[in-house]
Amino acid sequence: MSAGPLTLGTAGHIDHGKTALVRALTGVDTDRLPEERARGISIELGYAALALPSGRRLSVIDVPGHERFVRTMVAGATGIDLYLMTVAADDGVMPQTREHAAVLRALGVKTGVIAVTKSDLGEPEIAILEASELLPGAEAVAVSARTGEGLDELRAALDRAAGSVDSRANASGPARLHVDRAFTIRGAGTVVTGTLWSGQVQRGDEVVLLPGARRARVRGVQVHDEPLDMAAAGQRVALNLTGISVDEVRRGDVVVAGASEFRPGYLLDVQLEFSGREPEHGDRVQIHHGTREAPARLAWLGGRFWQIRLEQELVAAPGDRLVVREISPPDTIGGGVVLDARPRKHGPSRDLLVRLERLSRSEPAEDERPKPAPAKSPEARPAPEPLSASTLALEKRLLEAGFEPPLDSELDAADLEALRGAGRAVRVSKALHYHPDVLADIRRRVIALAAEHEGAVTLAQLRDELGTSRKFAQALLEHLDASKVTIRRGDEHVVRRGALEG
Ligand SMILES: Nc1nc2c(ncn2[C@@H]2O[C@H](COP(=O)(O)OP(=O)(O)OP(=O)(O)O)[C@@H](O)[C@H]2O)c(=O)[nH]1
Ligand SMILES: [Mg+2]
Repeated sequence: MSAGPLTLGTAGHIDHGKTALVRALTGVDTDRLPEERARGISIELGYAALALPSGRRLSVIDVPGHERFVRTMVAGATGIDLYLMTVAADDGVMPQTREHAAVLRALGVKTGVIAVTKSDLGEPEIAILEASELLPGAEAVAVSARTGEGLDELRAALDRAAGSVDSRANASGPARLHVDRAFTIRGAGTVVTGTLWSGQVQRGDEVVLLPGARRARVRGVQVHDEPLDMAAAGQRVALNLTGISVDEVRRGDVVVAGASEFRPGYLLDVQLEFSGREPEHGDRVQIHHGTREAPARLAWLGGRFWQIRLEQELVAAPGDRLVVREISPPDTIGGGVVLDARPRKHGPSRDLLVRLERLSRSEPAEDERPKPAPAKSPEARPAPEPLSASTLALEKRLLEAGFEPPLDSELDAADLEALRGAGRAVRVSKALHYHPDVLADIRRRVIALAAEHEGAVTLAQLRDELGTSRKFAQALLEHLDASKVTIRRGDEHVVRRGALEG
């Protein structure tokens, strides 16, 4: 059981009782703005502290549910460790219930509790079923902020969930805080708040505000309105800064330790997963990272790897999570993790794929480690852990399918992910995976075929050679081009010299 500081974020459709529930649990009304009170909806992020029966204290971030404020919700959710998803008993799962769940998934926030709210207004059973389907594994508790029913049970469930999450207090490295609010306090000056993603901040520290690189000094550190000498990662922190005026800092800025390596950048190499529409190479999307967002183009690098080309700089580091949203109509389509926060601008290549595959498994990249023993087939890798029976069955299916594997959509996503993680399935297009042994066979055939045709193959030749449809041959040739076995020249795919030796 971890005992470090944790932040709990609310989630859920508008009017499903997030703010009322936070108030019932903590005594704090997080709808502070006059406009929020007048309209009866949350607009900004709200903050409270929640004491649990175990004695543990959680920082709570209450988010707005309105569809126009999803960006605010994402900015709040990037700093959380576990969620409190509310679903109204009399309304059930609604669009922002789903979208917030997608945001949580994209951010890798896997642990939380479902509160089926307004249990005084309707029977909770259907909402519990719907919500549990959306967030499998989370405990669901029926509650009423009005009558107090279920609140004790909810507190106990939150305690259990909190006990199973790792605090970021263990996140080493230099201090980094993504600012979610900046304001002035009379007599104190500029104050910024946010979750400390890594490192520690002490009174007297020199810090830098990115992306502008303004320097400032920490005059005071507060956690839950109490002054401390030092704050640790995982905590929601308020920093009183000197040497900077409140107009020079706002949500989205990043406070980092004076001597850190963090730099703003326009390019990120990332691994993405999509639960909504799969984007195309070159699509323009909105990227949410920390408390900032920026439009960007997505460049496909092969498999699940992409280069994000931002229109405004972000301050990211390897391992950071981000959310990808469609710009119009706005919707969360997926998210992922930063593998390289300072790449060059580049397209796909086989070396790059090998490197990103390594980074995605938290292994050092090629140039940072001793040269590995040559693998039998370039795609073959040792399995990191034993695979389940259903994953092995999927591998058999891929092997038997040969040159015409089933579409990804026909396969169990978890099994496919596991198989790919073990290096025993290779993504060849956005909808297709091949077994590496089959790919090795195809590669040999392509090289042999090219040898008969002056070093190059065409789509029609490969289609006939493999006895498949155009669709498969096309996907394979694109994959071979991307992995630098062949290079495209008009209608021909010329086998590269390196591939003949490899
Ligand atoms: N009867 C009943 N009404 C509730 C309960 N919880 C909330 N409400 C009412 O539902 C309405 C919306 O509640 P909020 O807590 O503001 O909902 P919210 O999810 O925070 O809404 P947004 O922040 O705008 O997304 C208010 O009028 C509440 O009084 C409950 O348990 N029972
Ligand atoms: Mg609210």
